[in-house]
Amino acid sequence: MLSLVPNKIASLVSYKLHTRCISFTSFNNYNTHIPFSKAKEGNFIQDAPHLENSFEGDTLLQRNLQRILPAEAYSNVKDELSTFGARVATDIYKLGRECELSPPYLKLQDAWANPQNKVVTCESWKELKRISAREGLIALAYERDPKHQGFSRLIQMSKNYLFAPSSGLYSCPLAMTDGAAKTLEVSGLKDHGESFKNLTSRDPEKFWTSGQWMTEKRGGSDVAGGTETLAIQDPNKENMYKLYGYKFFSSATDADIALTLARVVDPATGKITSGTKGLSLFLVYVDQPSNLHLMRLKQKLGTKQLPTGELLLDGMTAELISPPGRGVASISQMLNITRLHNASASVSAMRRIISLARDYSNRRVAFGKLIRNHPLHVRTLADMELECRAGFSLFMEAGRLLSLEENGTPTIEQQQLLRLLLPLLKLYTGKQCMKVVSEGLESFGGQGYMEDTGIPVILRDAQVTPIWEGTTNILSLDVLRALAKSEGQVLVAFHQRIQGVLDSTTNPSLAECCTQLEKYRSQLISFAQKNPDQLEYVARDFAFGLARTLAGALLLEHASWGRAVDSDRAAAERWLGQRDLLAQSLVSGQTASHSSLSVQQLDEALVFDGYDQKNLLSPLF
Ligand code: UCC
Repeated sequence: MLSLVPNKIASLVSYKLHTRCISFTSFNNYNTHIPFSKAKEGNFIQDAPHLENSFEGDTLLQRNLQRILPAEAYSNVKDELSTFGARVATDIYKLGRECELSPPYLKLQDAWANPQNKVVTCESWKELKRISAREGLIALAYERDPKHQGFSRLIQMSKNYLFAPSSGLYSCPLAMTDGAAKTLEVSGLKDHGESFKNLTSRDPEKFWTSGQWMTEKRGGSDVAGGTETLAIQDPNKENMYKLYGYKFFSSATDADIALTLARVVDPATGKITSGTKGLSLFLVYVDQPSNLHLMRLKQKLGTKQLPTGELLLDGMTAELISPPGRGVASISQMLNITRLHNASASVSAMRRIISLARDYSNRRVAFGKLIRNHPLHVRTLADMELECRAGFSLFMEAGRLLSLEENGTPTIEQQQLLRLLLPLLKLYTGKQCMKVVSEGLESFGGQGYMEDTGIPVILRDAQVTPIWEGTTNILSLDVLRALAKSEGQVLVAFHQRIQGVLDSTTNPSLAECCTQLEKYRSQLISFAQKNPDQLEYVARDFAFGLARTLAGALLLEHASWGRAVDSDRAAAERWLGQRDLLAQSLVSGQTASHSSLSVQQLDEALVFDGYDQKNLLSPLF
């Protein structure tokens, strides 16, 4: 073995010489033929990457829909998706780009000091609202058209997934609109007032969007600890209240309605109940200029297209729409849908950057050949593709399970799996999309960093996906909440779903994948059984392990489908065979410390080494 090493080094050296030689020769030619009498810009113009029809270019989406949907349902929707995929690459993309370039602003008064108190959005933003209505981006899920044969939700999510990366973040108001419609539907309020009807309308004149006002100054993760908004009952109107409070992050403040949490003040005692039990859910109509003050729009790293604002609720009229004290449980219906849209944004951002990067690899020449002909470059893109496919498989599974739930036909086990999957999906895809999009920027070299290419915005917008709608740690804890509340049944559902895949994988060439999948499943479950007291500490590793293992099962299921192609099999084999899907903490119990200090004490030592209050000189501003 050792004797091979010098040869390897020798071949590396000759490779280096070879590449240097190419550069030197080309420089030399240039020098020889063109005199340096005058500076020149040169004739070379690099072709820009092109957007493709996002449905036609996404054969993975097509094959997944073909596999999951009944054949007739697929043939009923494929033309609609293809036509929409073309729009996403053309007129919708232009509108979305315009939203990035003409961000919203707050107009508090006119030139003559007349109060205005309104958010001004560009014409393209408004047009995207009309398109969303006409294309049924919300309606599709609630009409439950028989031609979808029970899979309206999966079809709606597929269409939103196509829309998201060109939508100029109009996907955000749509996420909240969808979440509000779902909450009203589940709460039996479909026919109550006009909200549900308008949120799910295809008529641009009637279509409403909803906001989700959860976060207050004390924070948006610990909602029970952070919500100070008070609700004072109107003695003359049942279920009607006045709200007083300050909402610190409200996305898309141009919405027509919003769902928000507040604490009801007991009219007899004037007291409130603290904690989760004191929170109730309210519906407000946003157009109340005397009682809703737009304090400011946020200055954000990305999502600049979105009017995210701070709102002062000063006696806003609101309707109680949950049982008193059931606000968190009720708004979690909304959260689960917005988390699904968050995953749609994450996975489709990965798909968009890969689509652009692969086209660019076919246009860009370096070291004498197209970069698609450099195996190292294609290998890097293949790694990105693999990560995208894993997230996408979880997204499709969530769409499938939610379709079954909304169709009224899920088993208890499928419901349990969906409860576990939604936080896993959101946390995993949010995190991975940052990694993949960042890698994607690199594949354009310096151009990936240049604002006027339209590429950096993908990264800036991607950074919000692990943060809003529950950060990675908060969602990891939500996985444990689901585990505890179901008394472990969500893990049973996880186990059984994987078993189903193992039982139906009969192709001998995928046998090794089955072995690996079984190993990961058993390591995860045995860790949870043997170390319940460590689960909180390793919640993130545990959630990532569950997400990756389930993604492995889904990739394998897809690979063993009769019409799978080479790339489907390669994805399953690489995911399950060439990666460590579980963190060491889960495999070899590295939460145990080998020193006299506990692992938590060692974490503290690592983090706070050198931290001293007396060195703190000035706050960030
Ligand atoms: O609002 C934001 C920005 C809006 C922009 C949205 C656009 C996104 C679109 C993207 C597309 C481009 S950001 C807000 C961010 N904040 C959050 O996401 C909240 C994060 N925190 C949590 O999720 C926490 O885990 C809480 C708030 C749910 C925990 O609160 P508590 O008080 O500890 O809650 P409990 O006691 O654990 O749960 C109360 C009830 C329980 O039911 P019961 O009472 O029947 O036992 C829970 O089982 O709520 C139930 N519950 C759930 N049920 C809690 N979470 C869920 C869930 N996810 N699914 C089902």
